[in-house]
Amino acid sequence: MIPPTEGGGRGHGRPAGEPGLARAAELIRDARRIVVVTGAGVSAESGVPTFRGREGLWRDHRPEDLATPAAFHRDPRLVWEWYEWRRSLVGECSPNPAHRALAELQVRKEADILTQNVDGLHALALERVGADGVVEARLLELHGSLFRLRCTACSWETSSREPVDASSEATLPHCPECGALARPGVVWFGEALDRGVLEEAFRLASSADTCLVVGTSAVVQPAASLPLATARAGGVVVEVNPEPTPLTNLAAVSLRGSAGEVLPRLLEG
Ligand code: BJW
Ligand code: ZN
Repeated sequence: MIPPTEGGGRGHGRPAGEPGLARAAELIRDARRIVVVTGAGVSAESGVPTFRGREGLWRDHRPEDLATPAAFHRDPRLVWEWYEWRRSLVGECSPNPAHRALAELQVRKEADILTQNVDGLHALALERVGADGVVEARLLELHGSLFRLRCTACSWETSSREPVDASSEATLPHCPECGALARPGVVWFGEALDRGVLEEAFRLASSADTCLVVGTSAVVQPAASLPLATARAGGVVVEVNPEPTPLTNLAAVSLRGSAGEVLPRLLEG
């Protein structure tokens, strides 16, 4: 059961009990172009920690000590150690029913996924759905990937799941092109998102008639503005989150519940 909620705003919000679920399912069924904006909550049921909240990564670590260019400049070994811990944790995790339901939506309705997550689980779910032929839908990883490395000095980058030895600065990965230190291929606070990826994300969000937002606290910009782009262009927003967020009042329907429980029911058939 999905517990009731105050529902969404814009004058036509619905409570998230069964009527809310039915209304949201109808919106998705009737949609012609869907974008899905996801955050850490989608991967919570796979065992990947979220950032904010009681169990979140920021409870024990200050973002400015670990997820900024200044932090890496100050202590690359410490930052790599934290990222290596997360890479090995995520390496053990598998897609959950929420990832699978979204991968099926990508195949069935060509829904595009714009994710803030760096864990690679949406891509893995899409592979496992076993889509025959070409999948037209896009998956944009707005904040990069834990499994990419890039050079701090030149444009070299690569995909790698090899463990990183963060026991000393000398053993950290270095660029094969220019010898400079390599860094995790993620987007830290104060850094610009890849321009092409960001432009494409806003183009997709503003040309969609439905934006499904799942498992994000919707406080980190510019990703948090993607659902606004859909709404401004006349589309509807449907939210799935156990907690209210700054987007709840914008949503036509806001369903309170976990992604792994709600999405398979919302997106079935
Ligand atoms: C469940 C669930 C379940 C639980 N089912 N749900 C405008 C205004 C104000 C500030 C800014 C602004 N523009 C830029 C800024 C600054 C900053 C920012 O937004 N700060 C705010 C926090 C105040 N933004 C930036 O710095 C960005 N850069 C930028 O804009 O640069 C401009 C620039 C231009 C030109 C030149 C130079 C600069 C970059 C942001 C990068 C964010 N990076 C991180 C780390 C990535 C790498 C890593 O993983 O280590 O990205 S921070 C972290 O937050 C991570 C996430 O992707 C991101 C969003 O978090 P998310 O996914 O929402 O997770 P949580 O934990 O917050 O929420 C989980 C949710 O799930 C909760 O709601 C739960 O209820 C829910 N949940 N269980 C469903 N089972
Ligand atoms: Zn280099």
